[in-house]
Amino acid sequence: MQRALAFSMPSEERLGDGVMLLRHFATARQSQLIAELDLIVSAAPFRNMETPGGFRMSVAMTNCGAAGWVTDRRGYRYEAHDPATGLPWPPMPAVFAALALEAAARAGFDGFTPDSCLINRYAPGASLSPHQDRNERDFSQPIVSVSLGLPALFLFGGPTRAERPRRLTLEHGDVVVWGGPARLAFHGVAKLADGAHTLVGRLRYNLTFRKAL
Ligand SMILES: O=C(O)CCC(=O)C(=O)O
Repeated sequence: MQRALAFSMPSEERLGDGVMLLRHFATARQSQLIAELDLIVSAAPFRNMETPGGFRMSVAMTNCGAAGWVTDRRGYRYEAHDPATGLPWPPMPAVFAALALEAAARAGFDGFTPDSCLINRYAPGASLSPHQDRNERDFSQPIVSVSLGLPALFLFGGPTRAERPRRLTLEHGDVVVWGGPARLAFHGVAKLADGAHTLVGRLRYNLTFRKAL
């Protein structure tokens, strides 16, 4: 019992210059986060987008905030409107923005005010190949990445594909922040293993906060 409690205590690990892993940082707000997520998804449903090369992504995505990340045959970009509904993306809930602001500050990035939250949904077998987040205008702002649900193997590399990535198991409530010299680090997610999470079932969600505009 004591051991289980110790595992869910928040803790911080600096993984490198500009990179911080905040274990269980989001856990205390899990109910609010999931309730807001459900509301967002009822207005802007998950969809499996197409890459510019014509591949269907295994990760289902939606967005909230002033700008939403999209991909289709025309390329990767941010859009103010959801292409599926023609409506603006749902606004960013206050609990999302506060979590991102606080997590970024813990990592040394004060005053982070994201205008975009990309929401990724992984079913067992879904993965995200290594990539850089570079569709944002201002690389001085960090990325804040929140994990909910099933654990995932996160691959966090360097500024080129040549660096061997670190392999981190991210669990429910964990938050990774990267910015400054690490802002353009390659990162990806290995195929999600099957399992069952008490709150979200056979799924993993990831909230990725960015300053896009
Ligand atoms: O799901 C994750 O942990 C990472 C998501 C990601 O890399 C992205 O949305 O760019």
